Amino acid sequence: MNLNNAKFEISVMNKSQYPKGRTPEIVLAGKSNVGKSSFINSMLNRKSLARTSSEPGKTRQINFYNIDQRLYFVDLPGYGYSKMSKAEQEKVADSINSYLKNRQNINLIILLVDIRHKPTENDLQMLEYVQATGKHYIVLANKADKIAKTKVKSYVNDLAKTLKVDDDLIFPYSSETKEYVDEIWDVIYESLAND
Ligand SMILES: Nc1nc2c(ncn2[C@@H]2O[C@H](COP(=O)(O)OP(=O)(O)OP(=O)(O)O)[C@@H](O)[C@H]2O)c(=O)[nH]1
Ligand SMILES: [Mg+2]
Repeated sequence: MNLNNAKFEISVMNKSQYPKGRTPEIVLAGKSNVGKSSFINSMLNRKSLARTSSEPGKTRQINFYNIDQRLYFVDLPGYGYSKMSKAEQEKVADSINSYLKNRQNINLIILLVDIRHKPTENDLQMLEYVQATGKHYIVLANKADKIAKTKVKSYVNDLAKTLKVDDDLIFPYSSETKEYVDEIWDVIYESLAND
């Protein structure tokens, strides 16, 4: 797969607009500002393929990034952004849930949480939705650059306990240092091979 051949394809609100065909999709889910868009850029070694912002609520639609016609990164809007109107939050939640529930192309769901913070109610709710899909998923403990290296493992273990998931499913990550990029590509390649 040529990772340099990556481009933004389409931004959608509802399912009539999802890309046609059966290209596998790697989905990025997580609360607003946790680093979903930055994840895409760091994995592809690009600065601004996916638009990021220090202000939460940057991504409001479902964005599809086409990687060499072999897979899509699907950047979901962030949830739990309190400044969004209630009506807009509901619209966003509906479009996320409808995508997760109905989309056959989903190959792997990557749920991002902040390695430093206790997961929120919204994170736990999203984990339930993810598990309910029955698809292969991992939890990415993002912003690992913000804690001491020697503590990464114990933070990951704590997260596993709080989320009640096997610690094999939790991977530290940092878009800033990119040191875990290869591990996550391995997970993605494996999920594609098992399809
Ligand atoms: N230190 C550090 N900062 C990060 C990391 N990943 C993302 N950030 C920063 O976190 C902020 C939010 O990143 P985004 O990638 O825009 O987050 P998002 O999850 O796409 O946010 P929404 O589009 O609002 O849902 C930006 O200021 C990023 O630079 C990381 O691994 N380490
Ligand atoms: Mg975003």
